[in-house]
Amino acid sequence: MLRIRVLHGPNLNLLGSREQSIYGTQSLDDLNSALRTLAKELALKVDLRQSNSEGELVNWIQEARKEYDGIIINPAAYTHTSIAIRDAIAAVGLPTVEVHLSNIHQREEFRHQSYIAGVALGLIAGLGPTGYLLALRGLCDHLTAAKRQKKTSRPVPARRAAKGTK
Ligand code: CA2
Repeated sequence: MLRIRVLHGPNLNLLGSREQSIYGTQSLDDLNSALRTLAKELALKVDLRQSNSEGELVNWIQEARKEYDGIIINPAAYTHTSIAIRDAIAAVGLPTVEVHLSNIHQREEFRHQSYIAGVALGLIAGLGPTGYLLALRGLCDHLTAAKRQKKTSRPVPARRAAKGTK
């Protein structure tokens, strides 16, 4: 079973309560239950976490290396400031999808830069909560294909290879 860690950055705990014209009406709980439902359908294990602290997000990324196959992250405002989160993602080397509810390129200039995009497998922005569901499907497809490829490109054991040559 593939295991995916989903990380929500600062202030995303406020989803649905304020700034609905930008971030929509769904709460973080609603979003997480939609992710859990899809994970069940795709037979994935998901771990869902939110933090307002950069250090905590870095710790969760580092820890994911041992127990997870991939990461989905909305780093929120840390997208535009955090070299620490970028370095953690690069260090663990897990396929990571960056998600934003809003289209960051349509907004203020300071939101156009992402420190995370350069180390991410992919990036989804502007599709609201649907973006997270697409990220889950996309990461699942990517990890499944990578697993299949690893299986088929496994070297033939020495004894079998030797027999084959006789
Ligand atoms: O569009 C996104 O998902 C963002 O990552 C959201 C961040 C913002 O700093 C990024 O530029 C784009 C902000 C998250 C704050 O979420 C709130 C939700 C409800 C009410 C207030 C803030």
